[in-house]
Amino acid sequence: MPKMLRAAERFPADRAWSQVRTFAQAANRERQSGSRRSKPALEVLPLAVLLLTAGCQQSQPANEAQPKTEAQPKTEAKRDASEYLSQPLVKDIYTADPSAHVWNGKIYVYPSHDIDGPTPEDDLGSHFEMRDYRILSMDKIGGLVTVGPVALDVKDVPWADKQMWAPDAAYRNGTYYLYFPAKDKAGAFRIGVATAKNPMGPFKAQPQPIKGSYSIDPAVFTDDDGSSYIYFGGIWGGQLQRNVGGTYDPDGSKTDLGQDNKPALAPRVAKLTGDMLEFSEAPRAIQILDDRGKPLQGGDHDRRFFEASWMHKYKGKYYFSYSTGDTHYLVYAVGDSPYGPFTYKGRILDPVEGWTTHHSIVEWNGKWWLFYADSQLSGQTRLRNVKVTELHYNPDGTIRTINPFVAKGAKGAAAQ
Ligand code: FUB
Repeated sequence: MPKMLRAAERFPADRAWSQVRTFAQAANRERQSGSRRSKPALEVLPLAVLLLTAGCQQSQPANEAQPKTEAQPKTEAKRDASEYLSQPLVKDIYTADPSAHVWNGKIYVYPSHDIDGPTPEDDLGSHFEMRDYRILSMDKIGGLVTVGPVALDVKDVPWADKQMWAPDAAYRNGTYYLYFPAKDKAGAFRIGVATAKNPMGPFKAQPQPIKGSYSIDPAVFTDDDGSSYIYFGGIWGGQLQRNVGGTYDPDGSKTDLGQDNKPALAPRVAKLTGDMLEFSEAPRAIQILDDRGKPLQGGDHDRRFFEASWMHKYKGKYYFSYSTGDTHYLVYAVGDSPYGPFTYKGRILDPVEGWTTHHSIVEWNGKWWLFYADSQLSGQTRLRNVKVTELHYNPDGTIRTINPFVAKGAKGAAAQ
């Protein structure tokens, strides 16, 4: 298991060091204050949101100039683009929470579509005011990215009111399924499902959310035997802590259970029905254990589950990965069953620029890829951009930790 280091200790000691240290210190301050707001060191520039016309747009490969569109990169970037390990996949719109899938040899990315709304930032993520989904596709990693038209709008989801957060998608028997969290009219997050015949949509939502669903960040994994499982949950603004009693408690805690020495709140998993539209069983809590077999504790902010579930299978083992939220890591745990238990193994990605990080892991063309997001273009947590970089395993099946920044002058930066 990788040695546990503070974020600042993992970064290279070069000219970028002072900037990175400022970033890491800001992250620590936030952690201490418990804030889910933008990194205090970041400038905040108001950005205009322009209405996009319907239809696909082709996005240039990352480093080329692009026409002015919804996403307006700020003029004074905090860091030079060469300091980032990889470049935004699209610059036309803001995107986050990328769930990638390979269908018919093409890569499809189902992201959140970030917008610059009016709501002030708070620790519940009220500033993530997304209203629709737009899907990305590409023939190869590093090639042109097509930005699809609106694939699902909140106004077309009868039960949903606002905040279309991190989605995922699945395919079965000629139908594509889009799973998405949104707040219902009572302010409770539920998970909806919508269907389409084309992976780019448009998707038609079911009239009601999935029965018995709650919280955020659905991720659907289909095992080799064809069974599909949905993983979900998120604490703080994701409301997992407000659903422990079986129904949504609007007066529940804003963060977690406040029990540092007890098992942390657990992500959930449920097998889906054959038609992919409902849970076939009551959601189960997923156990994430340390290397002694003990559940990770609520106070273990460097390792405990916060949000952003993802499941993938590698060499017969089940890899459950997630974000640690207020400590800003992407981490993973490994098990022998899609239900767990999973044993914590280490970090996949060190903190990116911006508060949130959320990912997916897919195999394409014989290599493994990590899709993730940061706030490179805007410098604002609420306006993110998705990226991809290669992921490497060690011979023992552990994952090599990725640093989202590169040392100035290092070769090979900004590969994607
Ligand atoms: O994008 C809104 C929320 O922020 C997602 O649902 C979380 O995973 C975090 O990325």
